Amino acid sequence: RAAPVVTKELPLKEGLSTTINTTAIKTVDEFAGQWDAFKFAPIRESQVSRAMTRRYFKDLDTYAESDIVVIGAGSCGLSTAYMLARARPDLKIAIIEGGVAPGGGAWLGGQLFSAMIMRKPADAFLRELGVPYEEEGNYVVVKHAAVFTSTLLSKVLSFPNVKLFNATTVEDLITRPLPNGEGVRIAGVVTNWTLVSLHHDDQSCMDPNTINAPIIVSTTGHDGPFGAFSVKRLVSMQQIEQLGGMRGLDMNTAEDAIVKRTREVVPGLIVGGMELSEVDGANRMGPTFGAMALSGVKAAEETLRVFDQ
Ligand code: AHZ
Repeated sequence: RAAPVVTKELPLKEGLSTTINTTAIKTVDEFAGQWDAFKFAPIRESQVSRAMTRRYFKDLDTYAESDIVVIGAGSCGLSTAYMLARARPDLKIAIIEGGVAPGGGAWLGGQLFSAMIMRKPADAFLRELGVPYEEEGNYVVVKHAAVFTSTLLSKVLSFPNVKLFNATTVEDLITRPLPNGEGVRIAGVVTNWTLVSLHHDDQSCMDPNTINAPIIVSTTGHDGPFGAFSVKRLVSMQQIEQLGGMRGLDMNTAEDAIVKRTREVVPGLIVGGMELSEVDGANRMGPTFGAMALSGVKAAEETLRVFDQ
């Protein structure tokens, strides 16, 4: 006989009480010496499924119309999202990150070393976050890049008006013709699960999803398998003629240039961080992160200026 179809949550098995000893535990110190009596509060597997999926699908619904989409959750994207969410709790901010682990290249310093260097005056951003650092004169040192990235990430995710969709790739940009007929404005993003995006060459037609937003901030890093996504797409859409291409390493030139050039590149699309180095040909700075933080601060300011116009 076919198994009966379960249409509603089954009650917990009789005899499983929710008032077990360990639910009275309030602090981890109270576990000491009580392991023989230890027991988790009971659960049914479907409760776990529903607790996750209900929230995720509600978020997809809520953020299908976002106020701002940040593409890329590296050091620049996270700094941008932090400043935006702090300034405007009334705005819905979606972050789309292709990787499972947000943070981009900011989990380690140069050549996989631990320390993160920030040149002054970017130490102001560390004080804003409460990230400890050592003073070294013109620059400061965070003992491990992960302290910066994990602190920034946890603060960004704590804002109620921010949703991070990780393991999700921006595959394309939504466009609208400008009223004068010359060019387009960017009006949203086209997304897919990253694992799906990686298989367009060997599976046919796996259509994407969309998010509408009046302003997109692209911070997808310098060119590479995933990098410089939006500006490369602007070239193939003939919205900018060509890319200048990232130039060789010069810390002094590069960091100032990236912050100064952080701007709206085409209507509705602000570009920040190392993706900008590809637009008009800026030097790279290598393992120093002040420009990423301050490009994020400026990208947030530019975004709100355009948003409020
Ligand atoms: O996974 C990417 C990374 O986390 C993500 N990303 C890229 N393309 C994407 C797409 N959809 C969704 N199409 C995408 N996510 O974007 C993030 C970029 O982070 P990053 O750390 O590479 O860029 P950044 O500009 O924030 O920081 C650059 C750090 C560098 S590189 C460098 C040098 O080589 O000189 N110096 C510094 C400080």
